[in-house]
Amino acid sequence: MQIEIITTHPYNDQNPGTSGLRKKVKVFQQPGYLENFVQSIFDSLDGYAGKTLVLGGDGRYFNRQAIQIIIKMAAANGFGELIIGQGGLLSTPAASNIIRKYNAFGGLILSASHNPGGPDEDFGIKYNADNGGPAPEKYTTAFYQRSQAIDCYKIAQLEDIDLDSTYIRQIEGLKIKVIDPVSDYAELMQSIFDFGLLKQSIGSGYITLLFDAMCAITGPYAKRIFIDMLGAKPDSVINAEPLEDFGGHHPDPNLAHAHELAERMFSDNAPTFGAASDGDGDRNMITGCQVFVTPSDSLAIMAANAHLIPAYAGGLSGVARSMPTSQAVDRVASKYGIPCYETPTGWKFFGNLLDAGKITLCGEESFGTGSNHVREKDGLWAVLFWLNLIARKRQSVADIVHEHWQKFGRDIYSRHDYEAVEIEIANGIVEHLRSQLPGLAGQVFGEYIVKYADEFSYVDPVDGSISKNQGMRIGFTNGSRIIFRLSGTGTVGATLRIYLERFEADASKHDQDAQVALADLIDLAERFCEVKKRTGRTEPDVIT
Ligand code: VG1
Ligand code: CO
Repeated sequence: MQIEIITTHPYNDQNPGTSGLRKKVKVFQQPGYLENFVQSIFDSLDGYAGKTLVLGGDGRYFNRQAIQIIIKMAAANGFGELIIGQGGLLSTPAASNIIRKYNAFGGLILSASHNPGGPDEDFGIKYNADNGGPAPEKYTTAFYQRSQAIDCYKIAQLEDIDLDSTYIRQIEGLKIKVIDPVSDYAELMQSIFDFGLLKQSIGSGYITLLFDAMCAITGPYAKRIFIDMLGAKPDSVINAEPLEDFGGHHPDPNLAHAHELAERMFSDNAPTFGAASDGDGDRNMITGCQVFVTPSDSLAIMAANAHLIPAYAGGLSGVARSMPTSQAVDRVASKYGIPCYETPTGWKFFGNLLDAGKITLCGEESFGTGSNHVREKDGLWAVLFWLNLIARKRQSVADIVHEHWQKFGRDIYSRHDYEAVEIEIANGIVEHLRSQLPGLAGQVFGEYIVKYADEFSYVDPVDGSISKNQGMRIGFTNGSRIIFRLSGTGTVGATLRIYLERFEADASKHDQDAQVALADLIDLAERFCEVKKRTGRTEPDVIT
């Protein structure tokens, strides 16, 4: 195998964000851009000679080209084996599972997740370690630092590898395994949930299902699991063909972007259960006939009912949520006497807690839930969890949610996103907010009295690492919160996220519209951050 050493120069913008490096495809197509970042990752890792690297992506534009480049670089850098999803495809949770199952050294996942795809849209790459989870900050910092000094990368002179059939092939010291991307994952799901019961509930028509794969990675997974294995009707999976541009849509599972599903679920003859996932298959949106479940509520409901699922029948060791996720799951944890951890935004912060056995379930308000079965959030797992719950409880989604609120109260919740804000304006907003924090405690705004106002800082309970500046939070004496953060996954300008939360114990008020119930907090948020005033906008781009 002939190895070339190519001279390169550093790019100054290769700092991974919340979940890997995400940029416009055009940025990734610059000479040496992808290669630099991949070489920076390899240079920062130790001891991979002869070991296994897992490789796959969500199938977006540039996925195939990137995979061919990475195969040649992994070969040149001395990996001993590559496990690649057929077609270059692997959902993020499936990749996590394969890393764990086959004891790989790590994996490279190619995805910009919920961001749109296509020649003028987004691409992304991230490294997952041998636990199957996204590289923690100490790694991503090292990757970035290396990328600032890099002067060459190594690449093998190989022909492009066939990605379209499954096979095992040896090229000198390198074994290449192209595998079916779905089988291992489907098997894992079968070991967690009661497939017999699910088959019966779907077969009898008790559960009618609609799943929107949003022309992204989950199509093949959903077809195999829901249709082939569980007997759902062929038309119960829509937008099932992964497309390089996701059909021109945002593969982001929320009511705004999964509009086809939303329309059907709120129509007169809606199915009993509807769900969607995102570009790389790690997110989930849960809906029932005429009802939408917020991700924060979904996490709490899962935690409260986990004992009904075979894999969690023995109970949960603990739970965790990202800081901006509502406190609904905290109430469940305190009732059942299990620990509840609050982490910064991004799945990489759950890894240590899961590895140490401190938690079994975790989730984020951004449509992400998962458990210790892999080290990523997992969209189809969440869907199967809900289906299993419905089948076991013999209750509708709406009844499950209402019963939960009656028992625990409702944490009324919403997130407002202002996207593609000019960087200077966004920085101005952050500075303005920061300057107010020290003086806010004790101040009274109508019925809201500020209890604390600070910037969230996290000390990892397992390795003691500290992550600062993880969002500004204003907490009130009645438990309400307003949180402000800048997104770390966007590729255009800055995205300001405002998270709003208020607890409602009174069951007669549980059916309120969240935007109405949160109106006072929405006004207060504007008073603090002035996003409308400073941008001239009148409303958020996305409300979830
Ligand atoms: C967003 C979400 C965060 C999630 C991340 C990756 O990050 O808020 O909760 O972990 O996306 O999800 P940010 O920094 O834009 O708020 V995925 O499905 O895009 O990999
Ligand atoms: Co995703």
